[in-house]
Amino acid sequence: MSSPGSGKTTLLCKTIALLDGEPVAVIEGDQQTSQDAERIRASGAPAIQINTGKGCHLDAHMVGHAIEKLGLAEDSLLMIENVGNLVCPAAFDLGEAHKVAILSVTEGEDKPIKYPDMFRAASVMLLNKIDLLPYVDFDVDAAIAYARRVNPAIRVIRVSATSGEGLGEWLAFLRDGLSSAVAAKRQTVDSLKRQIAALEAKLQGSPT
Ligand SMILES: Nc1nc2c(ncn2[C@@H]2O[C@H](COP(=O)(O)OP(=O)(O)OP(=O)(O)O)[C@@H](O)[C@H]2O)c(=O)[nH]1
Ligand SMILES: [Mg+2]
Repeated sequence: MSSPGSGKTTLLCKTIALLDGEPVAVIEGDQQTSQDAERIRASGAPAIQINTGKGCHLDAHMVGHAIEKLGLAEDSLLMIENVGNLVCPAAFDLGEAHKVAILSVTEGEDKPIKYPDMFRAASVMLLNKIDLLPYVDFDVDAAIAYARRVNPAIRVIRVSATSGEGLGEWLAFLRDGLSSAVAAKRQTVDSLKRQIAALEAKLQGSPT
């Protein structure tokens, strides 16, 4: 989630390249055009474009249908780019494990306190376009302090989606999250299998 142009699609394309064949798919949300989904496919990952028309955000129903069309690989990472704005996407639960907000250094450090819901909903803030810091008037410490004022637990990762700086930490965050989710899923499946086996044993032991 982020303002238009802060680098969501660029970051996703770079992430896909760095994942180097690990299963990943993308759902793209924009009011119009399929340009972002085409950029993702050109980077080597399956992508579904959702056009929201006059709508300013994706919702879980749209995401559910897109997942059906994607036919996700087992234990795949699914990334969702919401419609570019700092207001509507904060309010909708898409079933995601994490909301990630991007703030780029060309937008001004005050955005976390002007649009607090976005930064409160996010577990991570990616401070993007840090390669441009020498050329813009942007106070990094103030931006981080503002983000922590609205969300003391927010994790901040400084990145440049174009130069690749900081993306190692971003990839580590993704990989850690994915392995915890896969481990939690395996535990649930194992527990359900044990319950089914116990019920089947009970059924076999009971008179017909
Ligand atoms: N210098 C610099 N430019 C970047 C960086 N990340 C993205 N850009 C540029 O910013 C512009 C917008 O990037 P996009 O990835 O299309 O932004 P977006 O957030 O997906 O935009 P919408 O989908 O329209 O909301 C492009 O010209 C990118 O090349 C970065 O880290 N540094
Ligand atoms: Mg985009």
